[in-house]
Amino acid sequence: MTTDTKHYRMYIDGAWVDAADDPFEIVDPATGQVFATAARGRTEHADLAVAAAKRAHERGEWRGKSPEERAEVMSAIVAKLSERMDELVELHVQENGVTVRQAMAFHVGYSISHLQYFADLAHTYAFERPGPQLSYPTLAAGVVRREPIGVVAGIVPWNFPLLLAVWKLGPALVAGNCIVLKPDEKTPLTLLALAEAAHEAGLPPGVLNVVTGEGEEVGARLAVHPDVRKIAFTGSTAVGREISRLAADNVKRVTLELGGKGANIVLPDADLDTAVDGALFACMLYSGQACESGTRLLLPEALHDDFVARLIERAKMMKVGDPAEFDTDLGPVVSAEQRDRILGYIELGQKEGATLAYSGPTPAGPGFWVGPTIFTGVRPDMRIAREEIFGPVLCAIPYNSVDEAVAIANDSEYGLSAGVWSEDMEAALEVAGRLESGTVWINDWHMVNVQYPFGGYKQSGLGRELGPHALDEYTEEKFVHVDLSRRLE
Ligand code: TXE
Repeated sequence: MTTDTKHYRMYIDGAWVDAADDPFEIVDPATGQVFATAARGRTEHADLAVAAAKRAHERGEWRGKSPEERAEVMSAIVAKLSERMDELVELHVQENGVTVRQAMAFHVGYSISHLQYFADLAHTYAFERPGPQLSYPTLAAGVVRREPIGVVAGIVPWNFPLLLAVWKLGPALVAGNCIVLKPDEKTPLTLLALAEAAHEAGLPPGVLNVVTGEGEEVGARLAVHPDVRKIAFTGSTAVGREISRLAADNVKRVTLELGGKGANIVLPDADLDTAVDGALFACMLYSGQACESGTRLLLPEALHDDFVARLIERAKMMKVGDPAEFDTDLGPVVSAEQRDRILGYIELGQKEGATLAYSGPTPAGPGFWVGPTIFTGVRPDMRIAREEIFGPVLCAIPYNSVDEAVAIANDSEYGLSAGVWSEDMEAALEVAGRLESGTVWINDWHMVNVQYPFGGYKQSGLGRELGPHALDEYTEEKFVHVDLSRRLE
């Protein structure tokens, strides 16, 4: 840590708040060096933030605005974030080690455009719709309203901190809720920049709060807090389960976006050049640290050896190194802990009898590095084929028939993403229809589209983020009955 290391405070009730305890050290994964510190928020800060959000909700200045008025403030936040695009990219590169190209397009580019998408839903979402006029059992009219839930909490992980916060903040705000966000301990800085942008854009105090604290303490407090009426979480399946349990105490509304073990099925007629690059892209983007990564590559037995040879040839061309350089393909993984976890799985795969077909070089010196790694001879029952490794580790699994490929793909407790590569659209769509997965990409991967739902089957999650129906998850539906019978008396 240097003496000019910048310290960041939390944002509660429209003010910057520090904590008494030792701050979190924010580490650059490419160097292993501490470059900033952040307040170590505690239970009391979670409680202060929830109380501020509750007061703001009760004052009604945010929920009392029309959706269009709320959208104006949200667009002003988008404008502020856009002005700070370079800084946001730099913060992402520094705090989570993502490559600069990906940070620009995905982490920051999507965050800004997705927030604007949610603001724009103000104009199209049916916050109020008249129902049919009825004459039975009594003459009456009805209106169905979508109202804000109240205080919402969002807990986000380190891999896409700003984007995954926007996926919660966007629908929460446009629907008129007040929100408390908790970033991961390792990556709070972009959310604090978001709070700054919201403050400058004139979002009323208490409507957005950011508490930087540990998951087990601050996250768990938000999950159990009686005044938090809805919680949205992205992270590991184990913590998702725990949040569900805690949230049950006051019957909170819950959305969960959890882990994955994406099955990527290459059909025998696929265009091989495209599928080879696609398979690498599916698994290696951001060093495999994306929940939707395609980590199980299902190859027709007859194509297996040729496909793997091409895959290795292309993997060798990937540049692993400084994420701040524009031509880097693979940066470091986020922390020493994640690196050790991934290396543990690479060791385990070999013990389980899989062949380590390729293990790419990594830079010498400090930082948390794992090179692109390809396993062949992987059996579907091996742990490396079943558990989320969350690193640049691709498992190639041969199959003999399409039925077998579908069975292998579906033989998982996860069901977030899957892919099919084929030149025959009918065949690809037929396979897509049989996959137990919230998203299926045909001849592509990672194309998360804000206009379409995103979420998981089975233990990959609960509910959906993105798309217009994301707002259903942030609103209560109310039926208002208006009696008309006495008008006839
Ligand atoms: O996740 P955690 P970790 C998977 C991936 C990764 C593994 C572990 O496989 O290797 O999870 O990563 C907060 N109550 N994913 O340990 O712990 C925590 O502070 C409330 C997939 O980083 O789930 C952070 O803000 N909150 C994933 C957030 O939960 C708690 C992205 C996520 O941390 C808490 C990240 C608790 N008891 C990891 N414990 C994806 N779906 O993209 C922790 N937290």
